[in-house]
Amino acid sequence: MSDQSATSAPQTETGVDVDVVVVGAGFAGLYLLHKLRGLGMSTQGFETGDDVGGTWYWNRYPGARCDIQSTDYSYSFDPELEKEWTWSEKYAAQPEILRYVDHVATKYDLRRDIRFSTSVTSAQWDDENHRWQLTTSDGDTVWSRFYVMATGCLSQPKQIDIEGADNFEGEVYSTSRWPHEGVDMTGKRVAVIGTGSSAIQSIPIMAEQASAMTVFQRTPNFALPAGNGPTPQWKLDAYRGREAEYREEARWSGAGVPREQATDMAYLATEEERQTRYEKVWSDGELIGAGSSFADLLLNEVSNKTFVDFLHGKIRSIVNDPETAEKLCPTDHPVGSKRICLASGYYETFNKPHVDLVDLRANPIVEITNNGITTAEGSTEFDVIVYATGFDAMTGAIVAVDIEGRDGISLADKWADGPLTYLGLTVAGFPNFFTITGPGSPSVLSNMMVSIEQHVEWISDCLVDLRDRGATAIEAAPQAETAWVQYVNDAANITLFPQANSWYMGANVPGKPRVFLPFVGGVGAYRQACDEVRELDYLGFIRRDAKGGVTHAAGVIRPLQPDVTMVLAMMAELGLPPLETLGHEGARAFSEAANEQRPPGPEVGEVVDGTFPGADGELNYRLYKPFGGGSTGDGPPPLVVYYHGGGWVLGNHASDDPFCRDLCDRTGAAVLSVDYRHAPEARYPAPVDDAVAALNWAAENAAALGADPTRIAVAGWSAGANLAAVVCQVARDNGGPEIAGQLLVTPVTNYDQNSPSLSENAEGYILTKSLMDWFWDQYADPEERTERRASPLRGDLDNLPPAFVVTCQFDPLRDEGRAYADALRDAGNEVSHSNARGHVHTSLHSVGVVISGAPVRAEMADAVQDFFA
Ligand code: NA7
Repeated sequence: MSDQSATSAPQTETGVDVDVVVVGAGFAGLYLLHKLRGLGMSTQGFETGDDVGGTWYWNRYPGARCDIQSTDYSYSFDPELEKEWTWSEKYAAQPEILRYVDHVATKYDLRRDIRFSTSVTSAQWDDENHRWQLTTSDGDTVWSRFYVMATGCLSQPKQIDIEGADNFEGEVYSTSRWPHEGVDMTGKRVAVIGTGSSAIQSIPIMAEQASAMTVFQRTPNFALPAGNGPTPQWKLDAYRGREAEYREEARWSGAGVPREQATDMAYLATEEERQTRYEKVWSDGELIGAGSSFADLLLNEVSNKTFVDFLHGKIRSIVNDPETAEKLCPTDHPVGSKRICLASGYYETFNKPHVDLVDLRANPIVEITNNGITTAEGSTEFDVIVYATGFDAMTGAIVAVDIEGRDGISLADKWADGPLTYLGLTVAGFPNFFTITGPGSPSVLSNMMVSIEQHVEWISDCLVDLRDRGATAIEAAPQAETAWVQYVNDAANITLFPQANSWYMGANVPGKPRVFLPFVGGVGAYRQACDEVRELDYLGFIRRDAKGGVTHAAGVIRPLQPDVTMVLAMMAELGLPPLETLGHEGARAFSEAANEQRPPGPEVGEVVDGTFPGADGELNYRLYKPFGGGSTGDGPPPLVVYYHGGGWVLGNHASDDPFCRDLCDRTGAAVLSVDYRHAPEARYPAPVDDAVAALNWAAENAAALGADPTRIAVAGWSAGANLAAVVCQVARDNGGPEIAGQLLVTPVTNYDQNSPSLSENAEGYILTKSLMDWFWDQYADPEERTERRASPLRGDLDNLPPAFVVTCQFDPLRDEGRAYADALRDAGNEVSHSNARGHVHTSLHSVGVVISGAPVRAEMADAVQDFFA
């Protein structure tokens, strides 16, 4: 191969030297080379280091270990390999991991396909011949059909960005480029800059040798005791004798390690329960355990804070000097939003008399001098400086190569505002180019081994499929890429991750765009998406053949919000019967039982139940009062009369409880949720009559309810929004009461069997066409359905209160809601309309479950406040 690749001329009849160039000989590159060889593809690997190992080749600092248990942090593709290797520790140290890599490379004879001490420096796509032209650090040119960057996520060290760093005349080391022969620090005065995982692992060991050590900390990190030693029995019990099953569980898990995920919320648990679980996390010494101890630790700040407080308590209990302990307590980011570190004696090291901690926020480095470090408070001399300052993570190693795609676009330029990928595997404009564990895939948020294997296998399957079909080029379509990037961002935004200045966000590298890089949705959900793309004939990809044939499987793989996708998947797993098949009583019982399971919604000042005279007898209401009497002025709060959803058949004054609490909490208005009679017992127009009666009663009794009688709005969800819209028309016709505004959330506005949204979403997302038909059948006779009090879109729309209409993209009712907003506007009313992207009919109502609905509810609250302004 080396003779061939040394020339720049194409060597084979396909015009390529090799089928696939693989850059990087770490875990990813090695497995890919092995896999492709097995598929009969010719390969050439390149590796900057002089041997295999990738991150484990370079990161040889004292104490370097994996932070996923070794049982999990190993290949699963070959049961024979699994059987013949036993790890000596729960978290193997770097030399043992490197021995494992060596064992793998030797066992499968992989070194013969790799050119060591050689980097790929540039790559250009040749669109005519469907091949990559690559240039290496030794000046060679290689032509390949496919080009894979298996360069790792933490391989490009961050540039040292401290004033005067070059002045220092003592010894300088970087944890990520540690000398192979090791470093003897005995009797030396050592400065360590950085307190990430590398520092936290190495400091206790270096401190044992050093005569004096100062740790320069910019941001403290959370560290759990690793509890290293032999692999714990509970892990062996879970794994041994059922290896294949265990590995399969890992593939479909959240983080790539089988682990039970709690489904309850920390903020709802008792203090005792929280302490019990957090103590277990502390004693288990496992990152995965930290995240899975409650469902909402990385979703809810209040819950997260409970774990932060626990960890602060632990730090204070270990570190003797209270001032040092406080400095070590992270306060600027939610726990878990930066990778938690696993430590062996880290906090304890600060109890040693020769170890100091400098808080760089309070006492920043002014400069590094020839013999030490000067901070705002003074100078200290050192013999050694150790930089543990991290990496240009996830994108650094990729853009370090000058990669030019179709039409001369450069990858670095394309990614100038943050990486754009489809599935974290491919990039539009860069045909036949793949990244392993690239940005937009779970990568660093997962057990890397599981993610690497999944990517290698997906890429190999793809290459085989292309070969089988005679395709010579594959490329992500821009639309698919844009949608995936959106999905990755949406997923991150549901969580607390973006709150931290982490390397996940690119925040550690000056000038790097602040974009959340990995996909937080978990390896199982991600694998599902990748598998579906392949099953759907490479949805979102464009394939070409040598004769100019083009196949484009146009479409988007995950158009729904990530949490909506998750909720729907969970419901699908439960295999629930369609609501309309249960009969009205069965459907009511079912929805009441489902409501019991949901999170309660936010606290409000007071909740009062009572009754009011409906059109034909007493009905219930529930009044939600804001804390402190309301935020919109000094007087009593305004009043929102709220009509619940449920297709005129289901629900009652309390059935939208979390949503009403949320509305009250966000707006500072009192929310009066009123009941009405339901179909089929009380068909149209009985619910309308009750809705009107409720409004009139509320207007007359607002003051008695503690609200401002001059500021009354109406709101409703779904069928309740239908009633709210109708009530506004009736009130106008009746000459009152005065309504300040109408909030219509996914309203029923028109009996229209032909709307595109009805057919597009007919089968889908909880509210199906069949269910909607059933609701109409229960509610009104066919000839009544088009009457204006059933289909307000068909009514007189002049002079109605200001409206905020919310529709959801994947709701059968979307088009009628939109049509109502348009018609109100055309009739001269004040209207705003928001179409919630990626949401379904029930999304916005699912407070505390569909977290991505919260920003839309914030918009609603703003609109309601505007009604009263
Ligand atoms: P990290 O986690 O990025 O840690 C780097 C540390 O260096 C972190 O504490 C940084 O503080 C600090 N740093 C970076 N630049 C500076 C400057 N200029 N001055 C002072 N301090 C600085 O890298 P690691 O190698 O420890 O770990 C990387 C991953 O490898 C780890 O998560 C595991 O998955 C394995 P900052 O937080 O930016 O304020």
